[in-house]
Amino acid sequence: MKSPASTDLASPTDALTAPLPLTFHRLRLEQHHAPLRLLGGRSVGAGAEALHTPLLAPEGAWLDAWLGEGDARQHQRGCVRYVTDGHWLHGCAVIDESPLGMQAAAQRAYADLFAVLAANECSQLLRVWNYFADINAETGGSERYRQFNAGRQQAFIDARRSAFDGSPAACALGMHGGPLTVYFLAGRTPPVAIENPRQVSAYRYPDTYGPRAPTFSRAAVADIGGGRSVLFISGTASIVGHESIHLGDIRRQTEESLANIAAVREAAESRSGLAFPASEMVYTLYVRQADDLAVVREVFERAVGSASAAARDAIYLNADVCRTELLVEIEAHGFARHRSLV
Ligand code: 3EB
Repeated sequence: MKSPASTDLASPTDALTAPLPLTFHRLRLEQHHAPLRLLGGRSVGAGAEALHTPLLAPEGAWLDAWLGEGDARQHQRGCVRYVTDGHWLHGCAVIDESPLGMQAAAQRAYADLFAVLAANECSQLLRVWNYFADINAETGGSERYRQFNAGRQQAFIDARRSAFDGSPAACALGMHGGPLTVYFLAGRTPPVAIENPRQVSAYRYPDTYGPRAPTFSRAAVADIGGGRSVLFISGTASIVGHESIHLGDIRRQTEESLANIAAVREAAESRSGLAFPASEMVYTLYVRQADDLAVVREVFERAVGSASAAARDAIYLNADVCRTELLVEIEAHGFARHRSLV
């Protein structure tokens, strides 16, 4: 029998065959322990690779691990390190933005990311996670998040990728230090982009939020092999229409973020015909002020059920959200099994 690892990736029929499954585990990182068949992932808490921002809860060090089943190889191209098994690709662009400035650094990071995708069979972005320091700081008369948006959108246009409808699910958070770091997950077929009926699409925000709009969709659904699909819900905040609401009120901002997540989850369910229960999703909650942890946690646990897998597995990070008035941002992903065809 032909083993999965021996699949000839260059074969013309390969793209037509079902992919080997992609799986996910949120793992407590023990020292010197990386899971088998790790493609990559984001780590928080202790460790040289961890995001440069405090982990508020739970204690320890954690890895959001994306695992393949094929023969995975590590590669480097420009500022991107990536691992692919030919079915899935996880990468990370890391670039010190200080010599370039944020706009040029973002454009470079995304240009390198798209060069990786163009050179691989896994050319379709499923999800992007953007992290950089001082997101709300102004340099040269504009906010670093707005500079980032300009560089990111230009790179999408340069690579002839849609910078509007169909752009990938994403998040963008301010860390307390470290270089611009962009994690990404890609597959062989494009996901279905989902928008939130309660919100203006971010790529259509008016220019009061910056000359170039943020390039992301509110959510994406993708087949991940093995008869399962994933729903990625982008970073979600207390925004209705395009306006931030409940200024200064962490409780209501958390409730509104969860109402937005519920709306986008429902949109994804009706579009895909699949069920992604809120209580089984994997959440990361970004809290601007560490003091707000208790309120955010209380509201979140009431929404998903305090005894749920979601409450048990949630990660709370101290991070800055991309508008100064936003105090909390929540992202999530979850899985659904396809209905049997027999
Ligand atoms: C928002 O809805 C909040 O720039 O990639 C959320 C998710 C936000 C992704 C991004 C920004 C991004 O506009 C901020």
